[in-house]
Amino acid sequence: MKLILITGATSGIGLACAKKFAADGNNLILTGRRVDRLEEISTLLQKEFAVNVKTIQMDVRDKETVFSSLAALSGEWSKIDILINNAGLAVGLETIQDGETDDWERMIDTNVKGLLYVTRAILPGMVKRKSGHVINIGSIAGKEVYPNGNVYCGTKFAVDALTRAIRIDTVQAGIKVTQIAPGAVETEFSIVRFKGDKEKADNVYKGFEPLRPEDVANSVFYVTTLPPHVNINDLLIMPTAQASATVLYKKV
Ligand code: NDP
Ligand code: 8X3
Repeated sequence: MKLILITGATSGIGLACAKKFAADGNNLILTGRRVDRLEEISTLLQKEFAVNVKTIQMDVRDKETVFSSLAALSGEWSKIDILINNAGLAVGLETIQDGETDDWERMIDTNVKGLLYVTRAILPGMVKRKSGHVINIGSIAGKEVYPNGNVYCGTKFAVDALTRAIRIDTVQAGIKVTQIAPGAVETEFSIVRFKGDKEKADNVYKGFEPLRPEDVANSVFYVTTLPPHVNINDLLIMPTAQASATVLYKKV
């Protein structure tokens, strides 16, 4: 039985990871901003899988709250075996010249600075114990730049670079570090990107079979099942109908 901390566990990939690890009998620390969802998910998982779940309402952009909430974890709750840095978002899909600077700041603060704050808070314990696994949810957007993806792509390229940097900095402590980089996954991602425009969001996934959050959670789970001497550094997972960031075979 392990202890897994998941950021952004209220929806999509993070929620699917919570279910997958709970079904395997692991204890969880689930974080996100929407406290009602955190409570509902926690109750459900504890009841269904008889695991212990702690929830932390936390905006990963809020440095003080991230450090104080995670420093307050004590006893067995402080010994995190696996950190899944999943909280993230795209906001807007415009050219740089038309982009909203507020959107850029939300993406950079969440996807890059938020991931750094959480990692900085958790990693020293792992290094001290010489044990742990950091899993960052990157993206195909961190491998290829696509039209209007600019700042979101920039943040995911940063996740790609930071994953490699964390791997180098912690190799002597025997820490595992993995990036899971998915292509299109149907979650609340596009609703957030298009600021609540559900029709636009639904169109993204029309005409092909996107990944489901569970597909990504299965990959995340897989990389944690390997022997101590094996680390997956980077795993790019795509819908079969998607060959690259921009090559998507749609039937309609
Ligand atoms: P969802 O919108 O379904 O889930 C995003 C999660 O992130 C929610 O639980 C949300 O929780 C949390 N979150 C967002 N902002 C913050 C914040 N400031 N503080 C804390 N939590 C936050 O999208 P996905 O599941 O698709 O996204 C998860 C990750 O996967 C992201 O990093 C995304 O970039 C990445 N990704 C997604 C792909 C896709 O096609 N869907 C493909 C490749 C990568 P709450 O709102 O409660 O805070
Ligand atoms: C999410 C996938 O292609 O919309 O990271 O950037 S994409």
